[in-house]
Amino acid sequence: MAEATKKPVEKDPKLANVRESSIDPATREMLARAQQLQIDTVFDRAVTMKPCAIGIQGICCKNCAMGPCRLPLPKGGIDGEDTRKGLCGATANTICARNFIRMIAGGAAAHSDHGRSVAEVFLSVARKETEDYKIKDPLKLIAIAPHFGVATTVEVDGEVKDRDLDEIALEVAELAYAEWGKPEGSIKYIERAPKPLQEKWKKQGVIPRNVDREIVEIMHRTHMGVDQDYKNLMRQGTRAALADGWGGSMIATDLQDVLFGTPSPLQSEANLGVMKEDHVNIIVHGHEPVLSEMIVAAAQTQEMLAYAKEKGARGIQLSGICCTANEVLQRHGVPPAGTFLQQELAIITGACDAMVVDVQCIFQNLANVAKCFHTKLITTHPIAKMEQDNVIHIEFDEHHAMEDAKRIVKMAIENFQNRGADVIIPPYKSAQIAGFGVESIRYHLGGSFRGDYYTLNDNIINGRIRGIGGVVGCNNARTKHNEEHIVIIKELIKNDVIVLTTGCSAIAAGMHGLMTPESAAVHCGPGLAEVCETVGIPPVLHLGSCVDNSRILLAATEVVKAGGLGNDITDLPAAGSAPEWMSEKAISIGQYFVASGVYTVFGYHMPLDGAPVFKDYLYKEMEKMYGGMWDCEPDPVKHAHKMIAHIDKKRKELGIDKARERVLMDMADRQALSME
Ligand code: NFS
Repeated sequence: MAEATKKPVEKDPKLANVRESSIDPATREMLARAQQLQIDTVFDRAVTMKPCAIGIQGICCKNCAMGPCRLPLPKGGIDGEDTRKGLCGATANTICARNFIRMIAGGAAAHSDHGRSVAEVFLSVARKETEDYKIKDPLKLIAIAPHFGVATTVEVDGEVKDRDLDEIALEVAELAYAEWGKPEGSIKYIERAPKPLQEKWKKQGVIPRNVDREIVEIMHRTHMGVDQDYKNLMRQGTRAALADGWGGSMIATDLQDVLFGTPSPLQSEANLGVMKEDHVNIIVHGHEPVLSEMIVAAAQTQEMLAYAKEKGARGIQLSGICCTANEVLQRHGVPPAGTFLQQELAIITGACDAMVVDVQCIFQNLANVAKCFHTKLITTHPIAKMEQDNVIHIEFDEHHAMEDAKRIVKMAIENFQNRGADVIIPPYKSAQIAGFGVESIRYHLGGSFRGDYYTLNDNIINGRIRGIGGVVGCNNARTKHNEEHIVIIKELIKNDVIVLTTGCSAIAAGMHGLMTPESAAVHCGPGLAEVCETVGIPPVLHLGSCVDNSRILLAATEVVKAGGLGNDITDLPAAGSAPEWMSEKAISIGQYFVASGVYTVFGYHMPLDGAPVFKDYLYKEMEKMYGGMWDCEPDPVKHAHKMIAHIDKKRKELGIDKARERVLMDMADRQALSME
């Protein structure tokens, strides 16, 4: 056991309460084991490290060296004029808005830089600089090309012919890549939004120009002594968030689909119990699928399987954590081993032969936990290294991707024989159907005969489906692991609200058995249960990783286009939720949903309480500009019911608040109609 993480229990009794830490038995079992072995995890650290009482209100400014200036809200609130100010005179609203949009910048940067990496690989493929990747979904390439202004047909001698795919790929690759830094114009995918929404964005002056510029401008505006108007700061925050949702993230999703395949429903499992004692266990963790795609391919080669057997294993079990898990789940059925808060626990099983990490949501403490076991912890990305000496860095490069992936898989296989005797894999996992997306919803709800969104709209209009809930986002060690995700989702589907989910929320739903068609009969209201049973889908649809929230935006746009439910996303009976959020990415996502017209409720505390005027601006004023607004409700049942109340309000506005069936008319009915 490594000295770095050893701590005698009697000296430090402040350990997390196992039962109160998670609703998941596998997590509880592994947390108890960690405590027994005196290895600290995030759950224990959340007990000893309390959040800063001022920072949590969003009003600590450390943007210059005269501070940090802290402007806590006086007990009992402000009586009269708010005279709080920092050394430069910055008000609580300015400080809070600066901090908030810096979170948007962080989140938009993370999503979009991920997108840029994918665009770079796609460019290499289009230029034929790599053999390891190929275009797996040419139909998706043809579908997205027009959005970049790339023609897919050509006229030769008066005859329209399909253009060469390689030519289309190269043009799309160059134009997509340019979206990060083009000198003129605006982000092209913005034009995929419903027209009334684009008009609102124009009116508010928030159409993003290019991805990088909007993020850089946030850093400029929030530098000491620049933008001092919370509304103007928030305008830029919105512009950067839109550059994320309708830009960097959406391009990432599309190009990943073109390169690695558009997901379609498939069967898998979820939770730590997917690891296998007699197999080499490799866990991929992070966000970018570029390397993990190769690891999936490498682990399936006969060469690697034979090598694993030679070393005494029965095979190779791949699994994932966080959004890398979602990427390989959606396209290959690789099971997720757990959510964000389970990353340390996967190593504590003693069965993890290699954990391969790329970028985002990776605990630095993984290295300390890995020291206590035989686990090889491998970093792979040039921008995400760890300082601890037990971490191996194998820098991944798309030009020799397969070679890198095989090296990593081999390293894991060779490590299998170094396992200790103390392997404990908690025997909990659930079956799930994952792999949904804009295309597969169209197919499943419309059928192969008339695949479209009309059927979904029909069922919303006739009231079988009350509305659509997007439940997304992280775990947060300040809340009980997975509880809020699951209580909210169950409450929504019980009330006939179909749930679209991504990120760790999707993994949680899978772990807790809500992603099987059979779960509809158990958990749903009668209307949603009937729809799920008829078309054979789960009531909770896994739409992928957090960059794939762009799929939710596009699915909502398809619902608008299919007709009968208003002209804009904000007209839909729909609401968004991030129950256990913790990441800056969640704030960027929240803002692009709000600015796209969606009522968005966060479960965990928002850093806004110290600036009530700015908070009101987000919670109330936003609605007048975009139709969507923020809210926060930590109680999961109330949280779900706030979403349902909003859905009902929209149903009323649409005039569909009373359940009605489509009437099949006979000739007499038609004649009666035409006589009126
Ligand atoms: Ni989203 Fe995915 Fe999970 Fe949160 Fe982290 S993995 S990008 S940020 S913790 S959902």
